[in-house]
Amino acid sequence: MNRSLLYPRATTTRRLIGLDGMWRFSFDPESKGVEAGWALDLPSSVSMPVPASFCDLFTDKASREYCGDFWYETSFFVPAEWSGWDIVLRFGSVTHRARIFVNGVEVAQHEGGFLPFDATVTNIVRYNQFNKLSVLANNELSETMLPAGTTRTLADGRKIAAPYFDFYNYAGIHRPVWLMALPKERVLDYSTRYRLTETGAEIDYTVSTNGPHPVTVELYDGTTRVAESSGTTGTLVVKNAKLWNIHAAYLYDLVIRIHEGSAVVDEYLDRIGIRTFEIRHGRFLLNGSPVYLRGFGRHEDADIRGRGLDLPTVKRDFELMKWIGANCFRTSHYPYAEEIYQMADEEGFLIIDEVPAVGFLQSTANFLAANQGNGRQQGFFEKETTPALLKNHKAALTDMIDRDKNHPSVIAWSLLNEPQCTSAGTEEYFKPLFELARRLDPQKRPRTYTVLMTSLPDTSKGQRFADFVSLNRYYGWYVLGGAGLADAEAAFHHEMDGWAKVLHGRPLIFTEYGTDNLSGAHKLPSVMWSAEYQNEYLEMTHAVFDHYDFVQGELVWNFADFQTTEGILRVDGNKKASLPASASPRMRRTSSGSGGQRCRSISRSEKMIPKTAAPCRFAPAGRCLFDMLFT
Ligand code: CKX
Repeated sequence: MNRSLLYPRATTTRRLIGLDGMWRFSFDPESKGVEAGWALDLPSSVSMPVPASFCDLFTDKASREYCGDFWYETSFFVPAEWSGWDIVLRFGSVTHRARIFVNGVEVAQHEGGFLPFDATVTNIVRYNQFNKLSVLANNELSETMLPAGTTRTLADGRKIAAPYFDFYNYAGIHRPVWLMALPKERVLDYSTRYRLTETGAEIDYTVSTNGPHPVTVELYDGTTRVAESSGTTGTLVVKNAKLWNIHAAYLYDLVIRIHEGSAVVDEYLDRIGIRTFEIRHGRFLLNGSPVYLRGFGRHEDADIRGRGLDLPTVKRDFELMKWIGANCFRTSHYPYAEEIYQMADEEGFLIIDEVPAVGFLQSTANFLAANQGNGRQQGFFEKETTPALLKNHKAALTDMIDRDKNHPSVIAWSLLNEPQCTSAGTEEYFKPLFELARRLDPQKRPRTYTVLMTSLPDTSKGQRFADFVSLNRYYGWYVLGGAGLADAEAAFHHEMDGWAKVLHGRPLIFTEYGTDNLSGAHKLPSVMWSAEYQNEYLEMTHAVFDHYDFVQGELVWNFADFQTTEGILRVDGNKKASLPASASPRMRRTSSGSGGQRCRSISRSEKMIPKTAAPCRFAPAGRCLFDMLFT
């Protein structure tokens, strides 16, 4: 079996052709395309860019909200000189499920909208000719998939996605598509694990191939070879190793080769960073030194392209995160494009990598009111659908760890977001997932899941599995908001005192906190949705964090405003990054009074709406836009 999630790379033995560009596209609401031969010829198609979500490109609502089957089509040329190689198509992601056809022949099926898959098409392609590539995709939601939701049918027969999660159900070919020519005998995977020594570092590696020939592994610092070894497992000894660190990333080039006599059968190149990450005595240790996590929960979400990879947006986001002094983000609520992890590797950011296990709640406003709070008895993990969900969950977790395990930026795995985790089935559901993550990860990174605000220290049955506890908390927004902020603070302390009793030396971080904000709204005294209220909320929340030594990180929700399903709780999306450009007096006082600790980022929504910004307390002094403008 030649399964491999290695990132596509051109080397002396591998060839790549990118297939991104303008494809053809057609909706298939009656799911008749396969029988009608659409895999050979797509009727009534329109042009459609890849990668991108299709949704926001249309101007009519039916197209934007379309739910069901849809087709993409393009053609690709296979050079004659590729004959004798394995020809493989590689999709970074198709949301949520895909069937792939080449010249009308089905070559692959895949479920799961946020991870890569490939299709070997060696025996199907025509050399020195154009070949037709068709993708039948589907964006329906169900309770057995990740992320979870349901699909309703409107009176006129149209299907509509009903997510159990608070982000828009963007769909399409979201990440790059590659045509690859690979040697028949090749590297399928590799992994590394690091030990720091008195003289440098040791890298234990494992390489898997699909053939019998010997393997060598070399490590280069620029053009200088600094370590080498042979065999499919071994150790690279690096003297005076330069360690990968926050905002000071140092990457080495890893070169893996398969040899047959004097010939190189395959060569795979990657960039790795030498670093250790562990939890000890209630602290996160990066290369042995404590690190407090500061940053954001995020989304892959931008105007027009939706969830499609857009490198300028990726670049801009990293610049904003650096500017504000962040060191960490969570890939809420799904694994992001591989190019984002590469950027984090290069820029020295820490990532909590999250599998798309979100929406695992039994309520109608699922992301808000878990059945813990609404009196319903049945949990999400005691349903007929649970075994199928767990199977899909394990598959997605396996692929995420396989794909991301070699990134120095990835420091932890988040196995679920805000699951219903107070009912009896929780432990049976959680245990195999946490065990799987530990088994699959060669670096044994810490595992966590984010705890919904209705799951408390004494009722949350999942927390004992986590290596560190991650709380999503909104005291003063969803709970006791407005004039009750003092009560919110007291309730927050009460809960934190409860966590203190069950942590047993584990660190706790906040993976979400924040308020929505109406851009331009100011009020003295504050009201909810105003900039002033957001500042008061943040001051109160940060004071609670600072009271507890076991709090070791804060990731504010959210890095940027993002699109959600429309509804009475959302004004054209979730606006927790928004703060009007004219900051409040309180923010000004806080900024200068605390050495520039409060600051704000410019929301990416600025492209469509006036510039907005999120207050943040970790910008280095002197880098606060507010200070520059108003003091
Ligand atoms: N947490 C009540 C999950 C995120 C949402 C966030 C919010 C919730 C809060 C849970 O996906 O966007 O409502 O802002």
